[in-house]
This record gives sequence, C-alpha cells and structure tokens, in this order.
Amino acid sequence: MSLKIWLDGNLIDKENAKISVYDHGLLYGDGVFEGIRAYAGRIFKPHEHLRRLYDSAKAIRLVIPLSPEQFLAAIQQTVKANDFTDCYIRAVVTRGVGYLGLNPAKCSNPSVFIIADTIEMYPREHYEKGMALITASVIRNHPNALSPRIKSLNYLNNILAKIEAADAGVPEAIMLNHDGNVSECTADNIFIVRDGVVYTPTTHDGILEGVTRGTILELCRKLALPFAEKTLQRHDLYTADECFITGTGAEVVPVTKLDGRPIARGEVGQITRRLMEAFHKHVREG
Ligand code: PXG
Repeated sequence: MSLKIWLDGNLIDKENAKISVYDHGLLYGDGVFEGIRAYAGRIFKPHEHLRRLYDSAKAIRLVIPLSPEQFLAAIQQTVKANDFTDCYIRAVVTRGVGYLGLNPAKCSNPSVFIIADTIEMYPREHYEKGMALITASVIRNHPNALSPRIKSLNYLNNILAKIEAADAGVPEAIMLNHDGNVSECTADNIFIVRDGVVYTPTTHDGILEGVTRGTILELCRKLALPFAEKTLQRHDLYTADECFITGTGAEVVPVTKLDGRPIARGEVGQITRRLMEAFHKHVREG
C-alpha cells in the first residue's frame, strides 16, 4: 500500500504528492517545517512543535492557512491514514507558487504538506557506545541574518557542516556561533555534564530551541539533577565529563569523542545513561 501524504487538505498517494517547480519553498527555501514523532499512537509534544512552527512562520512573515487546531487534526489524520503508532512526521509550509522573483507577495497561497514515515537517524551502535563529532569550520548563521530559532526550509548552513562531518568520517558536527561559542549540531542540540551538573547552550547562543532539549531539561528537574543553560566554549566540551546530543530524529545520543579527543575516558557517561532511560520511558508513558 502506498504511503498517504496530506497535501493542501487532501490525503493522496506518495507517488502523486507533488509540488510546483514555481513554489518558492523550492526556488528560495522560503518556508518553514517541523519534525515531530509519534510514540505508541500519541503525537509527542504536539503543542510545543506547533508553537515553534507558527513562531517560525511569523518570523518569516508567512501566514499558515490553518489554525493550530486544524493543523494538529491534519497531523493526526495523516498518522492514522498510514496505520502508524510510532513514526516520524514532517510538517512543511511553503510560501506557495509564485513567479521567478523573490517577492513573496506575488505568491498565491502557502502550501501545506504532512508526511508520516519511519526514520532512523543513526545506527544502533552509536546509542550503545557513543558517537564521535567534529567541530565544523562553518559557523552557525548569525541571528541577525537568519535566526537559528527559525526552523526554515533553508538548511544550507547546517548541510555544509554535515558535509564536513562526513568528510571527517563522523556522523555529526558541532557548530560554533559568530562569537566562537558552542551553538548546536546540524540537527541536534548539545549537552555536557561537568561535576554532576548538566549544561546546554542558551537560546542566545544561536540555537534552535529543541523540543527534545526542553524535555531533557524537564527530566533533569524531575530527577533532581542540577542543570543550567549556559554559554559554552569548545574548551568546556573538551574538558567535559560527559556529552550527549538531542533531537526529534536522533532522540538522545551519547557523544564520546570530539575532534579526535576522547571525552573524559571515551565512555558513555552515567548521567547520560540515566537521561536516555528516563527519556525513553517518558515518551511512551508520559
Ligand atoms: N537544532 C537543529 C538545527 C535542528 O534542526 C534540533 C536542534 C533539535 O530540535 P528538536 O525539537 O527536534 O528536539 C533540530 C531538529 C532531519 C531532522 O530530518 C531534523 C530535525 C529533527 C528531526 C529530523 O534531519 N531537527
């Protein structure tokens, strides 16, 4: 059976789910998106994801032609139509069909599509033994150019860093911001543990405010683990006791090596393990 895609109000077969070559989402990366998961038949943190989607749209002055309630209903309909209980959901809003010029005012209607499918970001092994990262030479977008808080369809900044990771033979890269501080990875937020305290960069350090990041901070509170949002330098990563990354696709992945240097003894940390376990329990049981 063919996958059903929600496209502008209709559920249609994947083979027929097509967008115009005149859509500004394609011509200019003019649009926004979300990556969401469903666990055990329930959409995980739908309101947080939708809030970020509508905030991203607002930031690029795009009006989503659905209310958040209608959007959520469309997501649920898409998951149901494909008989998924556990899946990855991609919700995309493009500026719509326009002319061969930048002006978004000339685009008729924004286009909305929703894909529900499976995703496996990294091999199992990385979750058990830890992953190696590099620091990319390309820096994260300056917030006054294109804010990293916007989940836009223009991911070239991250893609260039991802290529550097692949060139170095590792699955992910850390990106520094314009001040040289740590921001995030190409599709994941970063955390370290030092002397029993969990740290992650602040929203002012040029990051996307990850829903998974928020969940980890919530779990730290619940588990009475001390934590802080703090500006971090690469030095803080090199001298950390533990490190891990978080994202909807990746979930929680331990990091054991950075730029060829082992983090602490190069083993998955105890607090990282506790948070990974708590995360998996939380997404299924709430
Ligand atoms: N930073 C960036 C730049 C991201 O794109 C995150 C952090 C983590 O945010 P969440 O809310 O997911 O915890 C993301 C998330 C993909 C893919 O297809 C990308 C993301 C999520 C899922 C899949 O590569 N980006």
